[in-house]
Amino acid sequence: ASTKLHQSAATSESTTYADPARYVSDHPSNNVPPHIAALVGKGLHTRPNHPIGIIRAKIQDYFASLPHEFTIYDAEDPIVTTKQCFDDLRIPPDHPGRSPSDTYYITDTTLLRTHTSAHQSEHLRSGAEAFLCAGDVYRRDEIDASHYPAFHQLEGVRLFPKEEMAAADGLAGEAWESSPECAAIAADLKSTLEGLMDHLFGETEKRWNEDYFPFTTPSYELEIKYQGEWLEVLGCGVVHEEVLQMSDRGDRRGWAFGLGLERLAMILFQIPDIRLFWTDDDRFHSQFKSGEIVKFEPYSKYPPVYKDIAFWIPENFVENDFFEMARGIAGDIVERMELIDEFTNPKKGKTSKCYRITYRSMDRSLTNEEIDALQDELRVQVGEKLGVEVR
Ligand code: FA5
Ligand code: MG
Repeated sequence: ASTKLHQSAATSESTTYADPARYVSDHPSNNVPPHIAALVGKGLHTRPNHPIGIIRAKIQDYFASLPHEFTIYDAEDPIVTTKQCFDDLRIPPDHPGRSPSDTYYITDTTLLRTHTSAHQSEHLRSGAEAFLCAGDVYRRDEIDASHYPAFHQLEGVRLFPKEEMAAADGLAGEAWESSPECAAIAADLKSTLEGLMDHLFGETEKRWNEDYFPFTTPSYELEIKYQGEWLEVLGCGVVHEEVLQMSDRGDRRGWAFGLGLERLAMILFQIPDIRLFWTDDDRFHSQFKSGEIVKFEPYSKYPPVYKDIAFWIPENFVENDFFEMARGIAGDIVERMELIDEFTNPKKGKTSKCYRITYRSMDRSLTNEEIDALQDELRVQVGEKLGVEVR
């Protein structure tokens, strides 16, 4: 085929998704704060001059150079059902990833997708043989330089021609997993992704670890050395037979992967902080152009302001509620939140936690007074809404 990449019929127009009213409601299960709703629909992955868009294009180029066709999807609705995001992927009802402490729910049964794997089943069901699917995903998570509650993933799935898998016909479970056909799929998956990393980075230090996902087996993660530390960039594996069966493709076999575009872009452009992808600052955006891989020149790092907060926690304390509350009050100037001390008073039977919050703006100097005001507001809100006893 001359054009190996087919753009899906859906357009890249994500503006319809940029309506906060779609995400915030008074439904009792809704836990999407306004500062998260405001991020949806920005479509960073479809902007040609944004580092997330540039790296996505470079990844697509690589897949276009492979001998088989991948269909491209980039405009699915970020609101998905619990069936799409979890059930179709064998993620059990009690899995921690489904809990409202980790996931943004719109209603009981709809949510902001936590991974692009939420679209695997529908594309498999539609008859796709191989596809890529990119989009914004949302997770309530820790706060530091490489974690942000909204980020982008690119999913890839490839099924193998039936003839190549004929010898493994009818095999299931252990028998399938120890077959040469399963090993061949895993080997193709790894070499495809190693080829992608070489295409992106040239020679780079990488390592494979075994991993676990309910929807693939065997499963792996890939880490890349970045600034002296191993950074996890993707998860992948051989698609679980039950996932294929649930999509009416039980007679097929294949692989799938999901990678974090911010993590790869941070390595490629040497962008030190994941918050930068969301800035409106022209000193950031003027540095990037479609198709160009350049080292990001930090436009000065303003000094941090550190504040500690200590409190006695109630039994049902959810750390992510606390992290999100800080971001809700202070926004992206919250650079990092770390637990620095924890102890239990045996007499009271109570536990105290002390967190250090690093406040830093990427655009300007902060004054002590403004941070004190934010920290005071945080002390009030954690007491009122999280039921902690501030010390
Ligand atoms: C997944 O999300 C699986 N859906 C990936 C997958 C797809 C596995 C298909 C098998 C088959 P995981 O939670 O590990 O896996 O996230 C995948 C990648 O997203 C990570 O390797 C990392 O690069 C990125 N990522 C995860 N959490 C964050 C975060 N908070 N901020 C930025 N990037 C993140
Ligand atoms: Mg992982």
